[in-house]
Amino acid sequence: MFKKVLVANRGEIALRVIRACQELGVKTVAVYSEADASAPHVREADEAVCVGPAPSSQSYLVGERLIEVAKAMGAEAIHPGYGFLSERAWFARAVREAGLVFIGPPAEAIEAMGSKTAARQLVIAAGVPVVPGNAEGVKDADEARAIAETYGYPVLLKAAAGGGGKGMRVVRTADELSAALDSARREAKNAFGDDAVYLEKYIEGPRHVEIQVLADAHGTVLHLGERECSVQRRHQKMIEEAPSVAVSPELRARMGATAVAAAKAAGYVNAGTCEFLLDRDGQYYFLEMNTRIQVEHPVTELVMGLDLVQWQIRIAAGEPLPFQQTDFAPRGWAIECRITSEDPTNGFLPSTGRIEYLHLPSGPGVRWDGGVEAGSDVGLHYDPMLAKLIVHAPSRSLAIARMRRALLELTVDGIETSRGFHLRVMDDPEFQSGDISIQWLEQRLGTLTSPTADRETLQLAAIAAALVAHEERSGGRVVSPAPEQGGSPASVSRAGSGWAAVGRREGLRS
Ligand code: MV4
Repeated sequence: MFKKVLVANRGEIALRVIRACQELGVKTVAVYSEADASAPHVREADEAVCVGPAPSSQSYLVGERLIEVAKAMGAEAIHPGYGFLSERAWFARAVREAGLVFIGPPAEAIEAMGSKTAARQLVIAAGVPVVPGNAEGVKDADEARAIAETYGYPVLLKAAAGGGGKGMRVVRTADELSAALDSARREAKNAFGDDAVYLEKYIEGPRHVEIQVLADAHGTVLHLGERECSVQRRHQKMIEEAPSVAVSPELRARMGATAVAAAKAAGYVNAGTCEFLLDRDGQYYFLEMNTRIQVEHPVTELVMGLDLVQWQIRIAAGEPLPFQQTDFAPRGWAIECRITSEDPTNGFLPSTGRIEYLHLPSGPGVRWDGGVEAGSDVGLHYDPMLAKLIVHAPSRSLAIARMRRALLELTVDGIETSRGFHLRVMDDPEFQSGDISIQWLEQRLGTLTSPTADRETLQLAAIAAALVAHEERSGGRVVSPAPEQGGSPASVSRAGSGWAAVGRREGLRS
């Protein structure tokens, strides 16, 4: 096992890796930018080194500097977390060539899965189902039309050089094709500097279901079931859960075996995730493989009962996995809500400022993976995700109730967050039914984020708070139930103010 690991990341995932190392008895070196000098991950690590000014391009992304710091501090390995350099093959290779261990897949596996078209060829050869499509770019509108005829409409135009939805165009009839192709090329050129566009059969209203894979360096490749990630906004996941209401044990075994085959074809080692589209009649199609630990890994950890980050570190240190596939069947239900510094009542615009007060939920089945505290300054340099709130319960409906309770306990004062949005989703009958697809949130966004609901809520809270404050001053009871009805002065004084007391009790806080 390593004696010391450098954690090449920031925020909640840096703290997550540091905690995993601490439990393994491994010392940690944190890196931080000048803007993160007082961040929790810096304080929790055994040692910490400033690697540059706030912009990521001058700090967290300067791979050569991170490698130099690792060597200078005597770290034997580097954990990249997610984002930043976690899926840069050149970085994984440079770490290895510096005589250090990259805690993740081999550089070759990152390369194999890094190019969407190369990945597609690789998995097709392994018998993995992919969406019908021509992986090479289409030459012109005539060729596109001919290919579209073979698949039947609707078809989807996609940028060969990138993912995340940029350059994607749904084409429903032949006469739309030419204009759609031109605009897809323009967007692809702007986004990726490469206007190559290819064409696939469009899968209507699918779910985004991904399979966690875990492989050691001795040939064991296992899957750890699925995660339902269909609640997305502009290709940004907002809520994830495990397992998925749409995946039976039989389908889980089939999708899992498919993901294992894809991983084996790539010579994969360590933790990785295969993303699929799952359509309404149970057909699934490989989209891409993410060669990193993912933000949403906790929901898998909770239903499968293991620490994925610790197993990443053990695998990188050469340990064999002591499991067999039949060890893994999901137990209970887990849901994750991404708590972001965005204002859902204002188009999810970023919210910046100082976190003046932070009250974290706790109690049975509640987990907070967060990288902020009261006093943290939230700016625009980094991703707006501050933390993940994850719950685990025996069933999906109990997990939804638990998530609602935890969100009501959560208080973040000083900046706007996505908390209110998540509360509305938990209360939404369609979400509660589980009948959602990747299109659900965009269709529902209008009602889930209406500012009027917030205004009414706040007006109600203001009136109630004024009454509670009056009650406190006059010693009379206006709104708090009498002790014999379960009320108590503590419930008012606990919150420290009328607003919070009433808001918390009535679930009115915005
Ligand atoms: C698709 C698709 C439907 N049919 N491909 C979005 C970005 C990239 N991950 C692939 N994506 C999609 N590819 C075919 N043939 C629908 C999407 C898609 C999507 C996929 C997963 C999660 C969210 C999504 C949101 C919009 C579109």
